[in-house]
Amino acid sequence: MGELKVEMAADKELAGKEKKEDANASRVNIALVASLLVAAAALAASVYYPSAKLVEEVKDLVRLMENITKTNSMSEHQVVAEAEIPRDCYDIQLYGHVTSGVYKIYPGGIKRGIDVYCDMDTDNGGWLVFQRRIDGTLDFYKNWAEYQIGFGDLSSEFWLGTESLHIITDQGFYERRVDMTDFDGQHRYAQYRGVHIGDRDTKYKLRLAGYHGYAGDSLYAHNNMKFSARDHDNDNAGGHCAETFKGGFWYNNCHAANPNGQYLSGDHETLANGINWHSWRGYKYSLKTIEMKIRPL
Ligand SMILES: [Ca+2]
Repeated sequence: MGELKVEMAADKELAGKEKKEDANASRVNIALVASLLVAAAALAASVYYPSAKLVEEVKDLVRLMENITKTNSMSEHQVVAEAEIPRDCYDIQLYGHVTSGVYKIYPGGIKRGIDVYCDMDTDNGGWLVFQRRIDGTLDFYKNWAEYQIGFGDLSSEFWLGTESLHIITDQGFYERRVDMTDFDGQHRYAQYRGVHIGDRDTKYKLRLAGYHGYAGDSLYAHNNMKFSARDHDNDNAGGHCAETFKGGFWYNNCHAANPNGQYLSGDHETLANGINWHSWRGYKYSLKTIEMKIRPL
C-alpha cells in the first residue's frame, strides 16, 4: 500500500492566479451596466460637444440592459438572448436560471455549443458537473478517445470529456469541488480554489491549488499529472495505473483518489480499484456517489 502514496511538493503556482475580483469583473451584470450607463450619461452631459460615438455607446448600454432585464424573467429552458452567450454554468445562473439541470453553453467561442449539467443547489450553485457516479450502471473503464469526447447520460452517470474540460477551464480562473457520499449516509466534500486542465498536447495535464473541505486532500498527489486511460499510460508508475485500478484519471504512482474506478458498493477486498477517496474511506471502500464540478472564481 505504501507505494500507492505519492509525496509531492505543493504546487502554489495556481494560487497567484486566484484573482476572484478580476474574473468577476469581466462578467456582465446589471449593477455594472447600470453604473456604466450612469457614468456615460454624466460624461455625455459634461462635454461641450458630445460625440456621435458616445451617444451610440450609451444606446448600446441601454439595449444591453433591456436584454438582461428581459432574460431574467424567462424560464430555464428558453433560448437565451443573443447578447447572452453563456460560457459556463455560472453565466447560466447569472442570466437568471436557478434550476439544476441540462443547459447549453458556448465555451471558447464554440458555435454549436455543448450540453452540460448545472448544479444550481450546492454551495450557492453555478457549478458545472463534469463527472457523476450514483449507481454503477455505467462502465468507466474506457479508452482515451472515449474520455476525450465524454460518455454517459448527463442526467445520470457520465464523464463530460477531457477536451471540453480543457476548453472550459482555459477561459479564466476556475475552482473545483468534489461531493461524495458513502453507504452510511455521510457526505463529504473537497474543494480547490484553482483548477486548470491543459490541452491534448499536454495530455490534459491537471493543475490544482488551494484545498479546503472535509474529505481530505486526496487530489494532492494528482496535481501536475497527465490524464491516463485504459489504452494510454501517461502515469509516473512503472506499470499502467489505469489498467491496474480500472479507470481513467490523472494517475501518478498511482493514486490517492479513483473517482472513475469500479463501482464496488462499499467495502471491497481488492486494493484501490473501487471509487476510492483515500483520505476519507481508504483504499478498500468504494463510495456510493461522487460528483466532480467546476465554477469560475
Ligand atoms: Ca506507467
